[in-house]
Amino acid sequence: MSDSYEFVVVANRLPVDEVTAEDGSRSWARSPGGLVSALQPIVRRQGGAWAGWTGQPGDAPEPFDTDGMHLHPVGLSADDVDRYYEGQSNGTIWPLFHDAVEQPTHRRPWRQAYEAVNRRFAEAAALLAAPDGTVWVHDYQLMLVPAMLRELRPDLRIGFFLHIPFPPVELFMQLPRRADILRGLLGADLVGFQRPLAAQNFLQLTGRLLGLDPQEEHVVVDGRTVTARAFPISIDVTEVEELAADPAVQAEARRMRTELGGDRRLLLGVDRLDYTKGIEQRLEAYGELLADGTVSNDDVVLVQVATPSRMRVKEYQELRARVEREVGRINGEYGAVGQVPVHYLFQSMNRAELVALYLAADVMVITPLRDGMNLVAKEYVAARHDDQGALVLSEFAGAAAELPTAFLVNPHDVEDLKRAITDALHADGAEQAERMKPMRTQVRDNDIDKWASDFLETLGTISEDNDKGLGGLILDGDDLRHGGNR
Ligand code: GDG
Repeated sequence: MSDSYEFVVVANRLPVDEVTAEDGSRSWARSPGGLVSALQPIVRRQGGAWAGWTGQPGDAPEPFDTDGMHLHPVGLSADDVDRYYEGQSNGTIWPLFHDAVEQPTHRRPWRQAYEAVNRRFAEAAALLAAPDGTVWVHDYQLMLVPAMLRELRPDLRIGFFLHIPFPPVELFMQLPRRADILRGLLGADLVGFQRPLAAQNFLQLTGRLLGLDPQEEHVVVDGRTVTARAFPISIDVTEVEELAADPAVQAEARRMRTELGGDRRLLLGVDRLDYTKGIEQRLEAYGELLADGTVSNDDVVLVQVATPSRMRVKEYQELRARVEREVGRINGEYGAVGQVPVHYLFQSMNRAELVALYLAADVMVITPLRDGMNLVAKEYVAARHDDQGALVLSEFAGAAAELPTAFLVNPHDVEDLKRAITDALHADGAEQAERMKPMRTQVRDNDIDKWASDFLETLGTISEDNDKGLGGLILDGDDLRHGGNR
């Protein structure tokens, strides 16, 4: 019998990527992305296990230990990658759950692969978890896992967290086999969302589609009470603050500013290259500001980091082409020899470079059409220990609810975008500080440790209420809040 773990995370991806050095040797390195930034420190601290995919198609490598975590790879064939990951997860569920800003595609083989792969993840978790242990399942790729896991291991306490928005009832109703998704999620004791409205949408649907009787934030199913509640995710504030205080990072920020033209105000965008992030709308607004002379290439520059993402999916290739065409157009029309209005970086950056950019930026422009939370907004705020800089933030990012003193904007409205960017550029030092201070307090008081401890404490409490007893719980709120690596 293999070792078992009191605390198991189940997520589509393991928190590492395999990298091949020039001499051909292979090793694992931490991978980018919201979920990984959020969870890796917690599992490491707990000495727990993590089940997920390596990111490479083919047979799963043997389980291994790294960074104080036991990593258990789940294998995906090339077909699984096509159908479960790029198909059902990123071609159907992702767009539908983001207000269908791109048309979702519905395919039966994708749904079948989604179910088969979810079962594989549930089996991995069932193997890893200690008796009465805790399993925390993450995100839209694995919404069937909680019910499958409960069937295999009724002793477990199971939490689920959805990192992306949960759609309004009318949109969810479009999903083929929609009731299966609800039943899958209801296998958990606690279903966490980014925003209260998402939890309400979910509960309402259990009434409408399954004939259950949701009350406030609970619904009883098969004699068990399932709780649905918002737990807005956050960031590792300490990590960002330490980088922002690092003299080498500060020097890099100064170097970047000088290189970009010392006197020019710096606008910054940092996103995975995704159609939900509103990159095209941002470029359109910026292009119009240059066209109508509100800003000029002499006094403003936009740095847009677009981290490559899901590049095998057609919609992402098309988005990349459109974004790059627009960047080319703007630079062609408004640039000069040796000085362009948009610096576009289609690449992944390291954390120190990202924080240097946050420090250098006068205005951070975050304009998603829909976003579960948006961690970049919180990272920017955490980095600005000088209380300077301005945040333009979409009302459609979950983060907007917690950062109301940002320059809030409707990214569907290009005039409003232009207004918000202009206001942010014009804010003087006193206004910047007045807006930044409450946001910094909010983010520092609600960091990733608090998010995790809130979720896990709630899971512990409601499981007790469900008459399960505490089992061998290793998850202690104080431990999480004041964890070892701070
Ligand atoms: C999903 C939801 C929710 C970005 N580029 C690089 C890089 N990043 C890091 C950022 C940030 C993270 O990736 C991105 O997080 P976001 O929250 O902005 O966006 P998603 O990837 O869409 O995340 C989102 C999140 O899950 C958590 O629940 O907030 O709504 O869509 O931490 O800094 N990191 C590195 N290089 C890059 O080039 N190292």
